[in-house]
Amino acid sequence: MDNRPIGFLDSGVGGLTVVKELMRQLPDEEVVYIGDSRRAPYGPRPSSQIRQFTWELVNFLLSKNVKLIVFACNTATAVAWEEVKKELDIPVLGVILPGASAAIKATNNGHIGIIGTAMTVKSDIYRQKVQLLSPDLQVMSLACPKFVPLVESNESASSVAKKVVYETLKPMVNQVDTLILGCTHYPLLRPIIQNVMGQTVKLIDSGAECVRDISVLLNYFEINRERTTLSKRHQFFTTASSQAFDDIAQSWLNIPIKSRTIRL
Ligand code: I24
Ligand code: DGL
Repeated sequence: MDNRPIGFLDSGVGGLTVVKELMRQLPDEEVVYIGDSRRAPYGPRPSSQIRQFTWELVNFLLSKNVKLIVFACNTATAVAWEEVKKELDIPVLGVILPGASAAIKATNNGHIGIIGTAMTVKSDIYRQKVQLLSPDLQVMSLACPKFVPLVESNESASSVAKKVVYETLKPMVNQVDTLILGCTHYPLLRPIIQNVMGQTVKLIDSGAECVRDISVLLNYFEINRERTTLSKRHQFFTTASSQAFDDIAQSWLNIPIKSRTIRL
């Protein structure tokens, strides 16, 4: 047993989609979350910056005595996960490998699609991971730079979203039987994406797959948190306004949140 919290990092608030999955699948675990909203979004940034920012988030989490670190951001995982994982002596999980391996299991016709931010798609990391495990699979990737701004302007269910998602995903329709949602924000667009791609296409939520791997890892190393009568104390940190963070986090997670603003 290990009662230390699990550390989550993200470019902003999108990683809360992964935290919500954690709270559903592993409700006894405690969370320390750091979101770099002051410098978000990471997707359009050069990789040198993303690497540097990600290290700052990692070092912050290490100072909070976490038992494991989860990269709850596809873009940070694409750029810095391999490097960080090599340097640390606690386990470091990203969202990309779990998403890639779930897609391999899900596909019937061997044609997998992946959508994400400009940097995630540019890195080509999902294709590399899929083809490392299954060289014969075909991977089609597509950057969707309009999707994050859509979600962040509260348009996830609007007719504008339907139009933008339809126009963006057109080249993928009928080309794949499995589509990886390779960005934290995309689960919010899931109903529209499903509609555009067709009901038979299997959508893979990388964040949810990552939490399944967290569960396996906690069991393997026997580092689950013991169920105590003491209440859990999740900790949330942001590099921007704590009020703005709390508003989004509370409405998304349905629990009271008091985050703190930190300077990195
Ligand atoms: N969703 C996200 N980011 C935002 C947003 C949103 N504004 C409305 N909604 N803003 O990400 C980013 C910039 N902010 C962040 C906080 O600090 C200041 C700057 C997706 C979040 C997924 C959990 C829409 C919205 C919401 C509540 C819950 C979910 C959601 F308002 F998508
Ligand atoms: N969290 C990022 C991701 O999953 C999306 C938002 C951003 O570009 O920072 O790729």
